[in-house]
Amino acid sequence: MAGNKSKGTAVLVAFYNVKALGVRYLETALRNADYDVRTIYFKQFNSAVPRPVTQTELKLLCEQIQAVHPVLIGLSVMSSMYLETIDQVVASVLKANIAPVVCGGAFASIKPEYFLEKGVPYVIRLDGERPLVLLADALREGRDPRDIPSLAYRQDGKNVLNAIGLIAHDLDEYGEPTICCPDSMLIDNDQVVPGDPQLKTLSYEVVASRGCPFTCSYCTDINLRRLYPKGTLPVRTRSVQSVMKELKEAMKYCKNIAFVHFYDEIFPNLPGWVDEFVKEYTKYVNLPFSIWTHPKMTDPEVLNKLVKAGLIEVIMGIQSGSPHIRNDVFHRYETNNDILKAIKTIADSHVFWCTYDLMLQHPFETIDDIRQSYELVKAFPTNHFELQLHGLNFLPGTDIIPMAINAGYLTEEEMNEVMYAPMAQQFGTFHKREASVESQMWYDLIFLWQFPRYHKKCLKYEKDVMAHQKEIEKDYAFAQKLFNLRYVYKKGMIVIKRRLRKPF
Ligand code: B12
Ligand code: SF4
Repeated sequence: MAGNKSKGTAVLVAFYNVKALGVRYLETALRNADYDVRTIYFKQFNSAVPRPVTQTELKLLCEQIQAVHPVLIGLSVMSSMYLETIDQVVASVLKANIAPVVCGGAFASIKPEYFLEKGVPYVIRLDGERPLVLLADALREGRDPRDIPSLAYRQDGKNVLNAIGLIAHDLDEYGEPTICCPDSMLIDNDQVVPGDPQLKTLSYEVVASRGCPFTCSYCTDINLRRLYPKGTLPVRTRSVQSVMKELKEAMKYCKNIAFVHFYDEIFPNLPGWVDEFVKEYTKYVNLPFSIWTHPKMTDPEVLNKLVKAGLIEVIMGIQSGSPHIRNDVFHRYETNNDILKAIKTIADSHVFWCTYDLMLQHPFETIDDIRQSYELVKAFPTNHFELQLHGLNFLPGTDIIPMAINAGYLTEEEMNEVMYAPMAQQFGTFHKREASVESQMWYDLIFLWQFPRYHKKCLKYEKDVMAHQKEIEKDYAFAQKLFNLRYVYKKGMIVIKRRLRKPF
């Protein structure tokens, strides 16, 4: 497998994410340091019906790793939501004793002890590009790796966490993620499918920046940010040239791309950057794209420019219409006014699709809080929007965890059971509604309000939701079908307009 110049092969494993940007950046770093890389995309993502790993898949994984006699095996653990699979993979690769194992990724950075205490010899926290290469070099040369910055390991029965280091303040120094991983495969459905599974994609995923300036208590971003050395910018933005280089490469290899998702926590709105982006993107890419934004970051001028360049969907978190929940619980300090203003700005940009997220029916929420979310949605200055209603997942290491325990909603033990529950249960919490009937009625009214045909009925129901339970439930069931149909319409329009080269 290794070429003439090669220092050996490193194996990287991504879980439930065939586009895994983090792993693709690591592949670039290892290749630049003269390693061959075998990347294994382990199982496809499906949040509706998450599928646990099978014994056959574990066996196939070990066989594929064994075949290249790697210098190391890197497991990318971005999320804690599928730890039941990770745990089995960790146990299998440790038992097979093929090569030293190192874990990294957002969850591994927050909870390195989770892996070290399971016998994984190394964890690398935060940016892995540079420390991983140093670890591979040390292991292949038989040197002691324990002085490598950002490395965590176990010594004398204790976890040792080296200080974070080797962070590139200029993200361009990391290069671009590998788009077509030459020696990669997908393991899923008890099969090995050789080749990079991303190549057939219709939508390409990219991040132009890393990090977020906000401090939401239910999100890991602020906890990751606190780990970075002093002086690291909360948001590091790539140059437009680097983003374009990646997208041009993506268009070369992924022939079916019809759409680009920018998965920056908040799409950059630096004035000079946006102008250059719009110019270059229109010239070289010219594909419809989506972005995530924030009520405090929507700028009319920026949005208008982006819409002209192909922006067709803006997704923004609102999370609650209750100022108490937003400020005191979620640590989101925008006001209802900020939110309504941002929604107006987005609507005025005439972007094809606007999606707003709300996080409802969690232990902190009272009936009055959810009713306030309904009132806020009613006050939206437009009828042109889609609502994504979610539950709250308690993510390990986030600021909301001690808040929920101190408030007495869950004991520490119960919280651990929830945070480390099996995959189906965790993804269930994200989508599921489990609350009092009255809360469910308000939830249904919020959902119904996104369809103007239900406005009159909602105004009637809101006077006494419990008296209208049957009607609300019936309308909600039908509105769910409308929601699904509208989703098909949205996707269809994107493809048709793209094919006909029509503006959005
Ligand atoms: C973009 C993003 C996504 C995209 C991913 C796009 C893609 N093509 O990869 C999408 C929208 C698909 C997504 C999905 C989900 N996400 Co997400 N996502 C993010 C976000 C905002 C940025 C991740 C990213 O791409 N960063 C840029 C890349 C370059 O960095 P990176 O992935 O961290 O990788 C670097 C290091 O971590 C490290 N590293 C990574 N792997 C490895 C492996 C080794 C061996 C080593 C040494 C180092 C290493 O080196 C990499 C290069 O520097 C993060 C927030 C964050 N700050 O991490 C949340 C985040 C990771 N997501 C999160 C969650 C919960 C999810 C979902 C479960 C959501 C859901 N309910 O469906 C799914 C799970 C998907 C999956 N299979 O893992 C949580 C995870 C927290 C947790 N405890 O679970 C985060 C932290 C946000 C949050 N709410 O707190 N996500
Ligand atoms: S704005 Fe989004 S990415 Fe940033 S901290 Fe809040 S939830 Fe996390």
